[in-house]
Amino acid sequence: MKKPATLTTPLFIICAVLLTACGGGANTNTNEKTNPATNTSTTTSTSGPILIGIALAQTSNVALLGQEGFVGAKMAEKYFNDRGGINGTPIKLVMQDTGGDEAGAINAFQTLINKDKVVGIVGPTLSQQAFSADPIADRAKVPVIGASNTAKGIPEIGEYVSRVSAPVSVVAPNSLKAALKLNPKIKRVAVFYAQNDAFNKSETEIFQKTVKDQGLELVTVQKFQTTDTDFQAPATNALNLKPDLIIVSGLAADGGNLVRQLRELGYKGIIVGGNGFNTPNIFSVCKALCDGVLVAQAYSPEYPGKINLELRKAYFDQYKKEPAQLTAQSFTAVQVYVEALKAVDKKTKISTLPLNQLRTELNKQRILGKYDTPLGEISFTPGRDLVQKEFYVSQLKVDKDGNNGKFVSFK
Ligand code: 1QQ
Repeated sequence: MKKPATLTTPLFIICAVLLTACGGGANTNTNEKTNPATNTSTTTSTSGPILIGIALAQTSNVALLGQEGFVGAKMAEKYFNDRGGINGTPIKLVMQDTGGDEAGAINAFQTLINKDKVVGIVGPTLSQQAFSADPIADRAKVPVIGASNTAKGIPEIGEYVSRVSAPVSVVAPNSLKAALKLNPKIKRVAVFYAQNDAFNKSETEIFQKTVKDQGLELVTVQKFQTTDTDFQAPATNALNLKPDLIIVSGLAADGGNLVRQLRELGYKGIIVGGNGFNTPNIFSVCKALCDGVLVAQAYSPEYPGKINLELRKAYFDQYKKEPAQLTAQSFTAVQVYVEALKAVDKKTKISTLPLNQLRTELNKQRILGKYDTPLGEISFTPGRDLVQKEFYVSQLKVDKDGNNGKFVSFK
């Protein structure tokens, strides 16, 4: 039997590439101000920099997705502090690694809320983590902005929960339509999804509905786990049914390995990947066999808005490539906090507000604004979900070296 393909880029390499992103390990808290012995009350007024919590996956396989979010938040911290912060007061990110599971996300949230005393949180990386961690912030009345939570039901977790990541319902159908443009003869569709992950369950429902709405035949639905590395059985089952399109809802590591094994088994048709494929780190998993995969996106580096051009330049200067969707979304989440905090400060000086009141005011304010972001102009529904105008589809193009690649916009 063939040896299953596994994740081929160890995380320390990703850390080395993204230098600043990995910090000193699990807790890269940069808040030197808090002294729990003297500052345990949330009723004390805030002084010094405004602390924004970042709870993303820095370790585990989910770091393939979380690292880029962290880079985006860091870029926003510099960008907005260079422009005066919150009417003269700088912001400071406090980073807590969530790892890839629910327990890690809960821990990170509790630390940010109770020890670090942040005004609001960006994160966690996965919807699966959000459904466990967000209720904790909601009960503590601490605002959360999901920068990469796309499952159905995220803003409904509670009145302190919102997101800048458009839901799967509006993003996912675009890639299937692009596949039909690429090959109008598609008839037989096989769908795969990771059944132990909330986002993937949510996304596959949308994909399966779109398949039927387009009058295509759903020939099989194959389930797997995000922890799987060997996909020979489900892949063979599906390929025996001769699909001419395969749609995969998985995370980067498992989804990338599944694509690789489908190609190794001889599948030549189009593959659509879901939002879990939305990271250039996927190239380290499926390498040349990622080539051609279609992925819908909520961000395009080509968006011509001024703030996007500035992000693109700053990112390019540092990393010599285009920012990824998750980078732009995390940047946007920090931007929403910054602009909403400025608006709160205009009404009442935030340095005079007790932390609990500042959190509540920030929560009310952030969904009232319109924001000109790298994702385009965004606003929020009264139910705190994102209103975003533009969506895109990209095709993965692997470089000649076979190890890296680009997301090339599909028109
Ligand atoms: C979610 C997602 C992930 C793929 C984000 C990285 O969309 O968990 O909601």
